[in-house]
Amino acid sequence: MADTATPNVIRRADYAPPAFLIDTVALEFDLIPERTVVRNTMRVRRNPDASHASNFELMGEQLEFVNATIDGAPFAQAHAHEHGLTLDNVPDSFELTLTSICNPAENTTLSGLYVSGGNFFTQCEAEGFRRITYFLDRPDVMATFTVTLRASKADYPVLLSNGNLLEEGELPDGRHFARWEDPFRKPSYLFALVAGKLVALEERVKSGSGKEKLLQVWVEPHDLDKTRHAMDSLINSIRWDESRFGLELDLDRFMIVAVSDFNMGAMENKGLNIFNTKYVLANPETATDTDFANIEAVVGHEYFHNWTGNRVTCRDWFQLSLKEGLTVFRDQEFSADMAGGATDEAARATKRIEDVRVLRQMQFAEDAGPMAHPVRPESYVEINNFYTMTVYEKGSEVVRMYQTLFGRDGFRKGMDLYFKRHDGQAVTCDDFRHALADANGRDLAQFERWYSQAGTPRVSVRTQYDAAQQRYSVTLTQGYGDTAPAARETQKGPLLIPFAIGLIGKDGHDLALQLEGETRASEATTRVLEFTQTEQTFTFVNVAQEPLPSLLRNFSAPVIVEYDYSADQLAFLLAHDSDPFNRWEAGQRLATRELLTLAGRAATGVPLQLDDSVVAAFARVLTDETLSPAFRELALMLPSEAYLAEQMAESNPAAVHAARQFVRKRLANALRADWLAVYEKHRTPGAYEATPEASGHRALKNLALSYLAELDDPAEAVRLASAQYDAANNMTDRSAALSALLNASAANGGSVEAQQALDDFYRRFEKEPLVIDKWFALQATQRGSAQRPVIEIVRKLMAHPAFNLKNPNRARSLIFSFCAANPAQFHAEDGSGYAFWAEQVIALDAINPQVAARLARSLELWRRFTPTLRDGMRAALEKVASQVKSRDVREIVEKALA
Ligand code: B3K
Ligand code: ZN
Repeated sequence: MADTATPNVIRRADYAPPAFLIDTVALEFDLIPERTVVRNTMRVRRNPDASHASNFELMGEQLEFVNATIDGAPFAQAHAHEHGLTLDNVPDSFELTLTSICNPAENTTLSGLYVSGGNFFTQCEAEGFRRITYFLDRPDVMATFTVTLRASKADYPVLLSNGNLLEEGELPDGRHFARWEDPFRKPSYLFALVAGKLVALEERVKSGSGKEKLLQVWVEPHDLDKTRHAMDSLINSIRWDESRFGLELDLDRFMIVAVSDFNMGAMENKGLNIFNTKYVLANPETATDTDFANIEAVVGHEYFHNWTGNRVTCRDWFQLSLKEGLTVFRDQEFSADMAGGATDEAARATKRIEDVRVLRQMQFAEDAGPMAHPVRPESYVEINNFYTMTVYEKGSEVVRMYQTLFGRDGFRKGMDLYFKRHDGQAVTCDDFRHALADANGRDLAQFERWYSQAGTPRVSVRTQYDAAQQRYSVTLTQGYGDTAPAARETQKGPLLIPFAIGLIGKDGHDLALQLEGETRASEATTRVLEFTQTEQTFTFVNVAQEPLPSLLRNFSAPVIVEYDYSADQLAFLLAHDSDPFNRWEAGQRLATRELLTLAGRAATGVPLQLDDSVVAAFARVLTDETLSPAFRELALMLPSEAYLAEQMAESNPAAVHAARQFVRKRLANALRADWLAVYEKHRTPGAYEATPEASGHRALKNLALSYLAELDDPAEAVRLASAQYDAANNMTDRSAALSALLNASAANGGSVEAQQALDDFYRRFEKEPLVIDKWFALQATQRGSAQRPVIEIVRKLMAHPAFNLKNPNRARSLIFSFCAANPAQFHAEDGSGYAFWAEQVIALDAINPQVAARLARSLELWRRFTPTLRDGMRAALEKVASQVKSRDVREIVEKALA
């Protein structure tokens, strides 16, 4: 489907300012689940910067129009239609009141106003506000809002909206009201309301300038004991934004509300963040260390949006990365600072490694398929499909590169200028880049290509040592290789790539760095090369011995580095590189190379074998007590099956699974005693602690357990896992034990111990939906066998009384886990996984198009698979294409098939 042939394609190039502006909005809600009446009074005027339009076009969806008045008088020339409301021949400036009705009880899309668990919630980004009332629902229309909520007091005792509470009181017939005012102008996508039976954990803190702030975390009453961590994360976020960026909370009150039916993670509505329960609720019994870390990150992310997103927002949705890339970067830095402060490079590196792993596994894959798009896309059919890894994660890398180029202080100067220029405005990615450039006295014209070119850049490296001259030259070449057609058409020229490099001597220490033309060596042993041409050579002088290069330290740019390291060199880097990220990277390169060779053999039925030197390299990490446990866990974890399959010329999930399992088993058996010793040594007896150190111990110990579960004779692992399961005082250990039990028994078609633990887990946590999500996910992602294919387990679980397709978390825990996180089982040769996928996409399409479209994406790389799988996937995609109704899913499957 070429863009030009497609109706309803929205293009960045077509941006035009709105014909009218809305300065103030007064909303009144009579909240009734099946029939909520909304009265919307707006001050409207013509936009002096736009061309004249006699009609006023407002967006609206799924609304029942009641009436319109202009300046208090009924207005007859109002025509409601499928996409909104047209008002003919309006004056230049007027007060408009529109009354309409919506049906939150029947709104399963979870966009607009909806009911979850008997309470009302909203989700407006990107285009949900038009499902609540008629409006100029676009981010460059900013207004101040007052909101009056009226509802039954018994059913909805709590009534919340953005900003500050002005007034509340009683009404006749058991109803009550609350009136809220948000003093800041905002686009409609940041509007929110919540009404229902909720309770709050409250805290009062003083902000940097000494003003008192009320912080609240609102949840259902039975969840109040799981709010402490979210509150602590919020307080830490407030402090961090003050100290790192000089940004203070601008409202008297800041609220977080948790809801169990939610399409994504959370939403940064002004002063009233609404969160998926998954990113709020935690105590040691119900949440893993990963959950705790994710909550901290998401609470931070939404809070940081208050400045990067809300105070300065996007002119149009093509600029989404302006707020998302920047805010992801900020939340990543926040988490790194929380873990390691500014100076503990090893602790910071663990966060960096985790983020890069996600980027490479998910964003690089996106960039290689039919959904490839630049950080600032050129067109879309459905904007909700563009809340992507590219906009968020690659966008964050793009922001990080400014900091890599200018340093923390230079980056801060750029941020300060950005706010000075644009506070209160709706702006573009170019405005951000210009602020960074101007604050640092730099021309960043070339850097714009990071926003406009899709595809993952490749940097190939050639090195040459001249012993006589003591010169070491590094030649870098950049390009995109053989990229997806969607990406190719955006690629116009070389990028400015900050390429961080170090040189390592024979003793494993960094060498001093002096580039040709410099008078002396710098103190720092890492240098950021500004690589701007297609090919460029950098020459280091006074290099007394032939070094080993440490390339792209700390992953200084989102690129693929090609350099022909030998296995011994990688083992050396793994043992010595002063850059912790690159130490990890060396291990990953070594493992990836081995695994891909083995997968190639497995695909052709050649027997597998693993070189002893690889086992030895891993053994050194496993037993190196000078390394932090968290780092060792990351270094010992093999690249994921999905990542490996993507690296193959022809993706073969079964071969990848066989290869990876072979290596895991080999490492398990060869290093059995070491795994056992590590398992014992890193136990964390006593009360649960959520510190990075304690969680590092648990991670390493549980990784050891998972390797032990691979032993040819898993009896010992089963004994340890059962004991750990029974004794666990926290969810990290309990779920890791359950997972080890499931995997240890997979080859034999399941075991009594595994089944007992599963049953116990369900009974124990029956009343904790987030834990039951884990119960579904663990089963959907477990290893299968010929006697016991996981699809059969999944199909059985679909009929479980606790399964509910309408709840996105539950749908994700079972269906997405199977389709996206269990490749070897999902890509079964018989096509059973694809048939299941098609059924579920079609079923979800009728309920919740946004969630359906996410699931639809799990087949987008179909062209890269082996022929049998390719045919099966194409058939499934065609089936879906012939049946789906939503614009969301249609865009995905049509792009996949094009
Ligand atoms: N801004 C929201 C995402 C909205 C997604 C709309 N489909 C959450 C976030 O990125 O913080
Ligand atoms: Zn965000």
